[in-house]
Parts: sequence; structure tokens; C-alpha cells
Amino acid sequence: MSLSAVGSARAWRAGDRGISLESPVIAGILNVTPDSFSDGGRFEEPRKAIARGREIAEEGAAILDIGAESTRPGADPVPADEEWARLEPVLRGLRDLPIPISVDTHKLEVAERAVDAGAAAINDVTALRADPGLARLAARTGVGLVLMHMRGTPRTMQLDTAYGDVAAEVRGALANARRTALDAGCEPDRIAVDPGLGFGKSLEGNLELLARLDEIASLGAPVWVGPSRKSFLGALLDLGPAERVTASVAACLAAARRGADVLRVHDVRETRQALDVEHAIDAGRGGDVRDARTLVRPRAAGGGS
Ligand code: HH2
Repeated sequence: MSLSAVGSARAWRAGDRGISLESPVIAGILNVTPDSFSDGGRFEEPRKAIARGREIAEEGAAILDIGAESTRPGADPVPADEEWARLEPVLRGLRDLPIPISVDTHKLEVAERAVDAGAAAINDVTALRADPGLARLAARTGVGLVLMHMRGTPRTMQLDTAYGDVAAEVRGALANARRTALDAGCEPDRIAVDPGLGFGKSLEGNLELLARLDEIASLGAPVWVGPSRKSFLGALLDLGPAERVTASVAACLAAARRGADVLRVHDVRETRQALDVEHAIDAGRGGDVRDARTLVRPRAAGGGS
């Protein structure tokens, strides 16, 4: 299937931004934590985090996803005040970014402050299980909402990774979470779903979810997916987190071909290049394109409008 044929003429709305999903876009990851599994400790200092946020936009991301609490397997929860203290200076420093910012939090208190500070979307890895109040906040303010599937909590999620039919179960749980958001008054084109790769899934389960992503996409909601540098890729190829870039890009392309709209990645530049090549190949089909370089989207324009 061609990348641009998937989800054509659709958009994900987040606050006053409309992100075209005519072809897949990138959400660049910025973790302002001491302990994230891949970039923990690198961007704890607000000045460094702000510089990386700007770089992510320049490298071609359409969304910047900022997280201040690690959700890696076994991670301990962080109090709301501490999470907000990590986020606030970075959000304030990136207020003028040309692309919308989503904040990766499941705490209502943190989400409310983030929206006040200009965040356009909330990325909730608990899909409203931690606090259904997030749906009411999104409905009231019009921010975008990402509902991600996770079994249990980061502390417990890898204890039981057996499913009867992983894609069907994840799809069902996401459909229910989406229904909760709609019942709270969220508009359908502001609610995205995410199968939650690595969150309570085995290696085989993660691969199965990627292979059957079209079933998640059949929900009709924009689909986020986050294979970036995750341990299932490390287990598959016996690689450490920093060595998983090529594997991550390959997983992103596979996901995009099966209906992913938003690829949540650490390696923005590399993923953008892969998507650009795939897009040029698809768009150049038929031979009526004179200069294929015109098919590559300019950087830093962002996907927002
Ligand atoms: N993965 C992580 C965190 N948030 N959100 C969505 N929507 N989808 C994901 O797959 C996802 C997510 C975990 O990755 P990362 O943020 O790099 O690590 P950590 O949780 O250790 O900060």
C-alpha cells in the first residue's frame, strides 16, 4: 500500500493546530527526565532541552512530544509537582515553536498546567485509566488527546504479556477508551489512538501489533505508534538502545505502510529521510514528475497550520 494512500485527506486537530495526515508525520521525543530508557539525563537541564526541542522541529518533526516522567518497565512514579517542575521551563522556553507540543502525562494536574502553558495535546499512556478527567479537560479546551494502550502500570506491565489475540484485545481496549473520550465531549478528529508497543507486550506481541496495525487503523482514529529504540528491537537483533536507530526506522516504515499516521521517534532526522524517500517513490509513480526533489517537504515548516 502506498504511504500517501493511507488515511488520505485526514487531519488530527490539536488545539488551534491542524496536522495533515495525508502522509505519515513524526512526533519527535524529548524526555526531560533523569531516567528515560534511551535519552534519560541528556536533557534534564532546561537550556539543553529547549535546544533539542528546536532541533527536533528543524529536523522535520510535525509534533514535539515532551515527557517528564519515565514509563520504562519498572519505572517509579514521579510526584506531580516534580513532573511539572521539570516541564515548566521547557514548555515556556518553547512557546514560539512552529510545531505543536504534546505533553506525555497521565496526571490531570500536570496536564491542566501544560495546557495553560500552551501545550496543544496530551499524550496519555494510560488511555484515561489513570484519570478520566483528562477527557473532560480535552473536551473543554479542544486540545488533542492520544490514548495509548498499556496493560497495568510501568511497574507491573511486563509481568504478564500473554494475550489470546493481542491485536483484537488492544483494538477493543482502544475502542472503549475512545468511546469514553467521545462521551466526555471530545471531537472525533482530536482523539488519536496508539497500540503502546513495549507496554505489557512480548517481543512476538509487539511484532504482531505492527504486522496488524491496519486493524487498529480501522478504528478510524489517527494512529500514533512508538517503536523507537524499544527493547523488543534490541531483543530481536541483540542491540543496546543507542544501536537501535536503523531497526527503529525500519519498524517506522513498516508501521507507516500499515496505516500509522504519527511516528513517535527519538531519531527524527533519520526517520524523516526514510519517509521522504518512500514518499518520493510513491508520488513519482507514473513518470509525470519532472523534479522529484520538489516532492520532499521543507524542514521546520512543521505539520501544524
Ligand atoms: N512510549 C514511551 C512513552 N510514551 N507515548 C505514546 N503515545 N506511544 C509510545 O509508544 C510511548 C509513549 C516510552 O518511550 P520513551 O518516552 O522514549 O521512554 P521513557 O518512558 O523511559 O521516558
